[in-house]
Amino acid sequence: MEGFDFSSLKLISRPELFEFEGISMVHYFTENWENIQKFQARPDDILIATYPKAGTTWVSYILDLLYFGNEAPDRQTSIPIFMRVPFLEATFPPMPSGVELADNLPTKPRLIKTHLPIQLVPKSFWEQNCKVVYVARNAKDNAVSYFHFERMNKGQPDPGDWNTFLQMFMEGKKVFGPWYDHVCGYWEKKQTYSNLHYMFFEDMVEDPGCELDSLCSFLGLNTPIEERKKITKSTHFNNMKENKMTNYSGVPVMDFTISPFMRKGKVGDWKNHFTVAQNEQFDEHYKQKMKNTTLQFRIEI
Ligand code: PPS
Repeated sequence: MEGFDFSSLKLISRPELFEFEGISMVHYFTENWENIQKFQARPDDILIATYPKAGTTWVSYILDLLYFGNEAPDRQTSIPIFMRVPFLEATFPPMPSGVELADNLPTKPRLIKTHLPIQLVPKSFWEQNCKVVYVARNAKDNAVSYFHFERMNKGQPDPGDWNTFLQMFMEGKKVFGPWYDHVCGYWEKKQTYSNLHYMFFEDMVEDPGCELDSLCSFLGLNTPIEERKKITKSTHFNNMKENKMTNYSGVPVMDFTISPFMRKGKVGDWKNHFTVAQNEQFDEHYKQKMKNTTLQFRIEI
């Protein structure tokens, strides 16, 4: 797969948003729906689940290094992270679909990425009692990151200006649906499904070593301390931004002159985007949407 010519993706045009299975979606994630729902998970598969822009690539790379960092040096230098950790629901012809990539992964375990909300995750993951690593990011920074991603990525609908984007985000009219339901859905699942590890982007920024340790305990890995230190270093924002295998360079649907994929990696960048009025409106709306959950986020560290 590493030899795949991504230049064919240049032809991709911005998709329209439509309602699908109760959430907003674009055709790139629904076209292969039957095969996605029928996907056969294996008991040792690890599902990396996130709302878009919550730290998927970061945790994918951490897991990849934990399991395969020492095994195959070529893997780290020649296969982009999105090929090592297939995006299950993605279909960007003529590239192989996420399902095809996942079906053909030679690794054990298979690391698989999804942005699907909990109710749409293929049921075999639950039947096989697969481990699930969920990463959540506070709504304000998540929205800012998503806005810049839509600006630079032709595979996403046009975001319009910041205010337009923010209103749509609050209404849940973004690809993969409302942030609120997404983060709460997995939080509720965790209460009854013990194989779900719920992480926060803010904790990863604040203390990556500690987050790596708890991830290792969840996965049952006794990776040596020296190795953990190396992983923490390699997965630091600056190193991932420089690393061609993790920074999405060379993916032609993304225009890095508009915004890089590895943009800032910070907690609190929302303060550079929200006006006082937007912030008040957002907080009021947030209180309503999140009034029935125990889930708490930090918007600064
Ligand atoms: S995607 O497209 O949904 O898979 O994007 P995702 O990887 O979930 O999110 C991208 C944002 O995560 C930031 N990021 C990091 N921050 C800190 N440290 C590390 N190592 C790291 N890796 C990725 C990335 O910069 C995006 O956030 P913003 O705020 O836009 O910079």
